[in-house]
Amino acid sequence: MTYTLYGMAGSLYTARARSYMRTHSVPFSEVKAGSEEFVGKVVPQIGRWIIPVIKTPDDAIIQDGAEIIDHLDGAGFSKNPIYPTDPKLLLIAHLFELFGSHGLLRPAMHYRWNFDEVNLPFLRETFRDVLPSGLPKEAEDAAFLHASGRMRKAAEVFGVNPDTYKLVEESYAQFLLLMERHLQEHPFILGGHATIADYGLIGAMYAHLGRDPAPLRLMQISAPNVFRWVERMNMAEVFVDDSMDRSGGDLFESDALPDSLLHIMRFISDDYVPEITAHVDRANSWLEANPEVETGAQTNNKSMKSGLGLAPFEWRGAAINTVVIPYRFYLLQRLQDAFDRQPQEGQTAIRAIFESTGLETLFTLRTNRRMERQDNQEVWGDIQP
Ligand SMILES: N[C@@H](CCC(=O)N[C@@H](CS)C(=O)NCC(=O)O)C(=O)O
Repeated sequence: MTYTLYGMAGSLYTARARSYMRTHSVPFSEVKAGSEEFVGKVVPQIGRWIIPVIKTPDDAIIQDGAEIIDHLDGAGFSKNPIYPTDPKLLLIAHLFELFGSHGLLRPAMHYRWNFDEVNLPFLRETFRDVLPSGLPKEAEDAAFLHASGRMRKAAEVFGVNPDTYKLVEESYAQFLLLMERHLQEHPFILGGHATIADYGLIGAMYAHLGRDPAPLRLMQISAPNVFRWVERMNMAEVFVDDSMDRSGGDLFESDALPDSLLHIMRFISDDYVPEITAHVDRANSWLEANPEVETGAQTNNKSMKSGLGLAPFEWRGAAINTVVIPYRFYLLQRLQDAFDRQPQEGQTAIRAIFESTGLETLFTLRTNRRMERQDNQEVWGDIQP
């Protein structure tokens, strides 16, 4: 009954799946993505090189962190409910899933690729996970240069450039401070156990910001409780600390949410809503210009090039352009679908919390066509009502 996780120690999205697998004691082996097994057998089945991927004990292949977690949750591995049953908490969990997987790309890329003096020897080693085994030294160096060159370009299309370095650092310092204040009192984002909120955030917070030497040091020095949470998110043991609120495992009461959580939500509104708004606008202009796109057509989702181009927006007073990634719309839709499923009065109560933190636009901000996943790829769906 063992699973295989194909990934990379330094990969943001692998960290999300791995964290679930570790914290819920899923038996698995991790096989590096540079392996012949992955490149030769798995990639052809998915149709693109992308991680994470799991192979189940009955040889099914699943790509995508959210789908991997849902599959394992459905198989009964979750020790606690990772989707809160309280509708308000559920919607907040989806918010963190969306922001966590795409709202922290600027600090994740900046602190990885703009601190070569401290990070480079470590990155060179860690990137061996995506290289074939047994390469001669020279070929390995060339392959690292190629792979890291692509990632440095990705940092740029996520909005990291010399004009924004300072803003990225300020924004991340603010985020770390808010997370530190929250995690000083509560073990996880929504209280006593991890939910999809935590799994969304852990990708960037572990793989880059809690593992690469420069940002790891920053986290340990300026936000020790965030570092402790990163550790908790990678361990199978039950965490007990009776000095913390709800360390027995219960989630918050949704009518008494701690201010520290609402402050992080307000941060997400300021930092991320302008970006996702610009991306939805850009996708809708693209859809208007490309009306012939058929339902089921693949979006060519890539980290750096999606075919939807760059979206311009103002971020912290700077004009930036970032690449539009279709997968974000899929996560945004998960939040909206969860909202749409609630009865009217439930929606009113949820809306009140999102309005008080400047996030209500997320319920109406929709691409004109749905974003679906089929055969491990993002594809355009039907026109949204
Ligand atoms: N939706 C995906 C996103 C996966 C993703 O973008 N993974 C990155 C690595 S962290 C990747 O494989 N990118 C492909 C590339 O760089 O070509 C998930 O969460 O599984």
